[in-house]
Amino acid sequence: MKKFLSIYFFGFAVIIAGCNSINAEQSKHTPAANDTSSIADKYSLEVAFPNLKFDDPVELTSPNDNTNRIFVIEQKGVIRVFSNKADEKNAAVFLDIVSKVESGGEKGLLGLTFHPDYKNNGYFYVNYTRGNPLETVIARYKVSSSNAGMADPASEKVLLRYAQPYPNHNGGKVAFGNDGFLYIAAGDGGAGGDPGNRAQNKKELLGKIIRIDVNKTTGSESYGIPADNPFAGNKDGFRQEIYAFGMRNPWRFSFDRTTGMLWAGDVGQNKIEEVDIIEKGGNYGWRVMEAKECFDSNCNKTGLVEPIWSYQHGSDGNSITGGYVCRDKSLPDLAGKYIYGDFTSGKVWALTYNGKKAVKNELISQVISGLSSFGEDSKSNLYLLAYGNGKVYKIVGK
Ligand SMILES: [Ca+2]
Repeated sequence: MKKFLSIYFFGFAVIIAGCNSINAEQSKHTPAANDTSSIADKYSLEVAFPNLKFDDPVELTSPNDNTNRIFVIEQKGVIRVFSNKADEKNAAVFLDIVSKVESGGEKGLLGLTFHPDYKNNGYFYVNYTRGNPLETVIARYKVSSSNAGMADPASEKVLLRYAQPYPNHNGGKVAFGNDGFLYIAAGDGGAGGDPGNRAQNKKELLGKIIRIDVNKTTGSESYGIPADNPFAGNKDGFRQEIYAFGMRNPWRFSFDRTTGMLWAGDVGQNKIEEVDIIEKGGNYGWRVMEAKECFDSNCNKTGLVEPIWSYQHGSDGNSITGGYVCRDKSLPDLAGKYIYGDFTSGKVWALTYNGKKAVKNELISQVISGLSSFGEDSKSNLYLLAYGNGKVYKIVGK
């Protein structure tokens, strides 16, 4: 999400341009626009729940508890729940933490995920920004013991907090991997050009994919460090929670339900948006590079992981919204393709990856008003959230 960066994005853009070492040699790595073909004649977007409308929706997900319910989060700090029926008329409030959340721009309640054993323990996890001083909070809540349709607002247990030096680039996604660990997206702290070089600083959590074990505690911490985290037990002062680093603002990551692979969209600075396959210990380059191009004047690309796909700012947009590898049974021709889009252009694409590289990028459709996120229900049906009109969409074959 970059649409609302206002003063920070535009204010720093001029400064950044001066230390940018982009040249013609590097631009050859960026896929050309004509690498994209269109399959828009085969698909359209349809409002999935015509009677429901949300206030700035930024996430849609479901627990694996056989209740076939969908949860949508509204950025101001509300989680809503409804039965997964097309004609559903009511999305009730499951949790309201508006009073705790500092929202607006890229701040707010940004992430929600359910414990893999939610059915038995009732735990779910949120990622939100809190003010005075501005920080990100990762917290656990529990469902009400008497009402499956409501959370217990007094059940909050804060697991992790980290300061946010600027209002933008807060990442926000939380999700469990097949390994049972909780993954968290942390942006670089904001402003523009990562002025504190935080994404490359392994002593900080900003600009990272974080991985923690919520089923354990370590010393005074309310979570454990997975033994095979890349910096577990290090003596260099590196944060042991880090799974991967060099991220700018991972706006939505997801796990492929079939392969377990971790896919992320990382929002670019002034030129390029990128898709990454996140592997343990990987350095995804920011701010040394923006996608595959040098960004920092001190540009040593040794050891940096390049995106598997990127696109230039322009008619395709300027702020990626990472999606999902499609496992939606109603869309067999898209199976295994990475469905992602752009917040500002609203374009939605299907990216084909052959295990080594992206081999095809196809335009599926275009959302009309701010593609804030993708989501999946418990049966892996795929949805899109339109930030502007508050509607939930799905892709349908024509
Ligand atoms: Ca990168």
